[in-house]
Amino acid sequence: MPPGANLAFHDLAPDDESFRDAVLAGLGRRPKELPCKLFYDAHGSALFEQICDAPEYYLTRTETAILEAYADEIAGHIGPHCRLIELGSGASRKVRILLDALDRPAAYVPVDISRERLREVVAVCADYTRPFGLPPLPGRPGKRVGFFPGSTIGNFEPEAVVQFLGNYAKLLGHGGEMLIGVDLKKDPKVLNSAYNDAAGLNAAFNLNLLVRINRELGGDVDLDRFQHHAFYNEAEGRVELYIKSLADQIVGIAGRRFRFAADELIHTENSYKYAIPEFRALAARAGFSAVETWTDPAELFSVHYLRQG
Ligand code: AVI
Repeated sequence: MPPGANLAFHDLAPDDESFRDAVLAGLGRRPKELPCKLFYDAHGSALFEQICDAPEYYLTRTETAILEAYADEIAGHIGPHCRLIELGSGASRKVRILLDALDRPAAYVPVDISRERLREVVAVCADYTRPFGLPPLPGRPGKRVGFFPGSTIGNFEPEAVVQFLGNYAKLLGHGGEMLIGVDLKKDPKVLNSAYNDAAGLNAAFNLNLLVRINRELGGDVDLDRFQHHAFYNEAEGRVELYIKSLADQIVGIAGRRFRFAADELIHTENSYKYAIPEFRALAARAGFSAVETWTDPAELFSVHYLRQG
């Protein structure tokens, strides 16, 4: 941070459902499922960073290229003295592109992890998928602008997108605007290889859930008897991730026994892909209208700038 700049930290994190409760509940359902938020222990987060660099996983580098190409235009929409509020930060390279282009941003508010540079950094620890309030923000009162890159929005069900954007609108307040990265619909071959990379990073990321279960819940899962399974479901417009049982087997987890039939699937994630008008329609239901949408030349990925009203 520059001299004279400040860092403040606010912990608004709720007591979370434990990993154990989430796993036992999810494996008790029919069909079995495990929520994708469980992917992100330290090892899962490191694997996700590696996925972002995989040649088949075009999302991260394409979004970064769009932000680089249009940074000045985006900064023009945002204007001076903004307070930039990033939900689920962690992609420091992307926000840095934006911060470098912005005209005297007043505050950077990463919700979930601390960050450097700027007049003021107000780090907030919160579960941003639920409503929460921001602490008073310092600096000259410029626009509040939300930044939600990475197509993380694609991991929400469409109804949850509307809910989330509605909460975000309240958080930003009247006149608040947002910049959001959204993966586009495209040739299923491109999507299938993005989620089934040759180096096996997506597989390791998905199956890390079983590694966590063995380590944290005293599980006896034989990793050789499960497999990563991911494909683009064109009718639903989403990539679906599953862990597939390769045998009829009984597994012990946290003192309980779970039966898996051969070929039985545990659903672990959906990653929705939206054509530009589809995403705009969802945003409109949360009270946002599109100011501008940028894409890369191959139209793999989109970055939407939205305003309320
Ligand atoms: C975090 N999120 C946007 C990733 C995605 O592409 O949906 C998570 C992921 N799942 C498998 N690979 C990456």
